[in-house]
Amino acid sequence: MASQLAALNQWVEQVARLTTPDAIHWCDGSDAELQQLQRGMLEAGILLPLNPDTHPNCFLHRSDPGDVARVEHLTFVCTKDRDDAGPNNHWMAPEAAHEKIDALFAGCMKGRTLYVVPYCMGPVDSPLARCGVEITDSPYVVANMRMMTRMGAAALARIEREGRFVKGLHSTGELDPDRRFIMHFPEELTIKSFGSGYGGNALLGKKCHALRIASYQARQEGWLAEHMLIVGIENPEGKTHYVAAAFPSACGKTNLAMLIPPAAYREKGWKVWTVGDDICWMQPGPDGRLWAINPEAGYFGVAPGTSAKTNPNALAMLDRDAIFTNVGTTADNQPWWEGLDGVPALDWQGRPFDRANGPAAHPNARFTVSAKQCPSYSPEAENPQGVPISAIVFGGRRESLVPLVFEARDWRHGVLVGASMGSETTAAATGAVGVMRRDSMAMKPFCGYNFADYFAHWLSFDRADLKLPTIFHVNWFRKGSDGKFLWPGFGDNLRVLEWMIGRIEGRLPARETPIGIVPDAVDLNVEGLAMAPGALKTLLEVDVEAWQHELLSIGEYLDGFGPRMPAALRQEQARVASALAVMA
Ligand code: SAT
Ligand code: MN
Repeated sequence: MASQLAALNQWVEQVARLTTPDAIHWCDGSDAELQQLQRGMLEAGILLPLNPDTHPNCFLHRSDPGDVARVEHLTFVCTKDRDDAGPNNHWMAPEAAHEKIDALFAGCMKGRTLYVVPYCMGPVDSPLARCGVEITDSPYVVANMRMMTRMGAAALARIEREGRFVKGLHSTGELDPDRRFIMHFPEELTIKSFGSGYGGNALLGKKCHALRIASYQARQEGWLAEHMLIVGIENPEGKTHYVAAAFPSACGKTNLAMLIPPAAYREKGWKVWTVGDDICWMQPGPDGRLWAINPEAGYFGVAPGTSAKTNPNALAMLDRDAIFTNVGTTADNQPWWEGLDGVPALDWQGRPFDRANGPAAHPNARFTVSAKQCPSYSPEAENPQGVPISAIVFGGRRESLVPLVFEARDWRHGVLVGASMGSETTAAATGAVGVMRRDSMAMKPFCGYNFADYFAHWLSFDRADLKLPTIFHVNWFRKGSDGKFLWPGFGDNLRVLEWMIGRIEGRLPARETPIGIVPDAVDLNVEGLAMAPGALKTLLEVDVEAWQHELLSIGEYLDGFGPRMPAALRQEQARVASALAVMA
């Protein structure tokens, strides 16, 4: 018997009968286990060594060229009632879904090892943490899960104590895109993923558990599972405000989470602490504030564009003990991607680099690394109680219309702002890049239930006994008529966060507009910034006519959710629309 928990043993046996592996390995998370896995993967060519002098214990993985991103069209939420999955999800009836995917799993681990991967999302001693077990036939997945979660013996001990865990079954299958499904059964706390080895499809603790299944559980239990980074901003007086921020995939969450203050701020004593870069679980504490943990233990970040200018902290943590997926390499076998100095020798497919074949690194190339290696990693990230959240920030990639920053007038307005979020699509999912789509709370691909119910759940936090965070919206991606970004972004985003903190602490005046509270130009510190003339004015302006169109489009979007849409949200949209009409 491999575990003290009969339900776990039975499930493993049942899966083994279906998938017929040659061997079963229960992962303990030890260093010896990892080294053995790495040796096996090097022998099999699943991992390639990188330059041990510049990048000790770092490896390159080249995935199948047809398996490089999440596949939203093959991702399903399988609830008994179709309306519970909602129009924001692809749906299949649970019975039909099990039948379809179990047929693919039949015999699929023949000749392979079945790994049982117990993991905990969040500090193992945290009441906010939740556990799961992933069964996989991919040693690459095991090695990634070891960095991305608290994996192994301690997690298993908690699972045995609690008797409750999310079941995740994964096989890379033959990596055939026509035999690929990512299926979620929230009512059974079960995930089944077949035919992909890519991060978000295969590391089941991440999007599948910590967002899709957890969002469903969070609604039942009165908490929030969100696609948000968590960052601590320490001011010169030594007070730290924790900010949770939602942006769609590949819109700079990792960079914001690891921001390095501009020199003038550093000199004054500003510090930035990284708690998490992708996922945030939060719930009301006894003091009525929202307390948050990062359920992950590592970063699965976008490599291209990560540079000494955009994210020096990330570069500093990537020179040892990291896995690089689909990056290029230099002549001396260092990992390379667009944005770094030097030149690539081989591209992400291992071909000699040729511009005609496209970039050296795949645009969605990733690094996996333990959070502890980040120089700005917050000691509070290990606090079992979590950190108190002062502000929630929503943001998207919008070339026009949306100001650099605005504040929601209250929680209900903030929920509308989050629900209306729009962003131009990125390479993190397959499909066209640069198309504007609504991505409510950056959860469109990740909410495990009907968005209308999700909005109602958000609204339900508007209670007298809670001291809720202030909600803001930012847009770092506004462009001028010359097509260039108007805002420098990266470290200078701290200037915007400083304004938010001034507002939270009640030190800065409110300039009310129909869309929310926008800074007066004098209240935003742009000292020392080389900005195009008129840029700041454009960044802070509210174009009433264009916003009227936006509100119409938001209204249509909300109507698309049908009768389950909470009336309060529609009323809020109407309130903003009439405030705009008065000004037009
Ligand atoms: O889905 S992943 O976790 O692989 C990355 C992302 O899209 O945020
Ligand atoms: Mn993400």
